Amino acid sequence: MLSPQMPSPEMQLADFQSWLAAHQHRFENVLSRLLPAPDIAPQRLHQAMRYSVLDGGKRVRPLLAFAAGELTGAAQARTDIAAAAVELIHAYSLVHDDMPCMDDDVLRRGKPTCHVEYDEATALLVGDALQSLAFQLLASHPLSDDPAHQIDMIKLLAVASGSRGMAGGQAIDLASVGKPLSVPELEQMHIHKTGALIRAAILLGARCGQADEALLAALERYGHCVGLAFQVVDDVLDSEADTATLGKTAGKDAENDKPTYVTLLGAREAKQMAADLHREALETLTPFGARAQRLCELADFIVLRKY
Ligand code: GRG
Repeated sequence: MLSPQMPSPEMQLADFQSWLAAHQHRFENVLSRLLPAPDIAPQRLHQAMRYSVLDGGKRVRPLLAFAAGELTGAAQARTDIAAAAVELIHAYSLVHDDMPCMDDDVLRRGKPTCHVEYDEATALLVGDALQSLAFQLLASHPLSDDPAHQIDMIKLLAVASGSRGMAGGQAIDLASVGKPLSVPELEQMHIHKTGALIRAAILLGARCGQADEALLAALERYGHCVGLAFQVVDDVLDSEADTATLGKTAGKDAENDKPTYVTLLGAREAKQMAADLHREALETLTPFGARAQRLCELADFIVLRKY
C-alpha cells in the first residue's frame, strides 16, 4: 500500500507530463526570442533558420539540461541559454544531415526538410549560422559567476559538437555505409554522433548551477547510458514505426544499408540493450534521491518513447 505522502505512479506521471509540457512551451518562446527575427536582413536565411528550429522536435536535449540544472540549483535564465545553444547545434546537425550529400531526406519533424523547403545553399548556411549562434549565446550571457568556468562550458560544447564528438561520429557513420561493423564499433560511432551532444546538454545544464566532481562524473555516466539508449531506441523505431508517427522517413537505415543495433543484434536483443542501459542510468542517479527525479523520468521518456 502507498503511504499517504507518496504520490501514486499515475500522479507522478501526470506531474512529469505537465513539467514536460510547461518546459516545451516556455522553451519555444525562448528559442523564438533568441533567433534572429524573420524580417531582419538577410530575411530568407533568418526565416529558414526559424523554420528549422521552431515548431517541432521533442526538445530532449534541452529537457535534459533543465533537469540537470534543477538538480544543481541553477537559475532558469542560465539553463535556458545552455539548452538553447545545444538545441541550435542539434538543429544544425539535422539540417546538414538531411542534405543530399549526406542522408538525402525530404521529411523532418513532420515537414519538408530545410533544403527542400528552401534550397541546398540556404540549408548549408542555416547549419553554419545556427552553429555560430549557439556559441555566440554561450559567450554573451552569464552562465557562471566564474569566467574561467564559463570558458570551460563553451569548450565543452565545442568538443562535443566537433570532430572528436558529433561531427566525428557523423564521419564514421558516412564511412560505415555498406560495411559490416561490430557492435563495439557501432557503439563508438553513436557515443560520438548522438551521445556527445546529449552528454553535453546534461553537463552544461548541471554546470549552470553548483556541481562537484562526483556529481559531474555521475551525470557523465548517466548521459552515456541515456545517449546510447536513445540511439538504440531510435534504431528500433526506424525499423518498426511508421513515417507519420516518426515525422521523418521510416526505414531509412535499411534503405541506406546502414548498420544499426537492430541489424546487428535483432530487435529483441536491441530492446533488451535499451532496457539494460535504462536500468544503469537510473542506478547512477540513486545517490541523489528525489533531487534527480526529473532525470529519472527523462530516462523513462527516452526509452519508452514511440517517436
Ligand atoms: C551533420 C555534423 C553533422 C552531424 C549529424 C546527430 C546527427 C549527426 C545527425 C542526425 C541524424 C539522425 C537521425 C541521428 C540519429 C539520432 C538522432 C539524433 C535523431 C534525431 O534526434 P531527436 O529524435 O529529434 O531528438 P527531434 O526532431 O525530436 O529534435
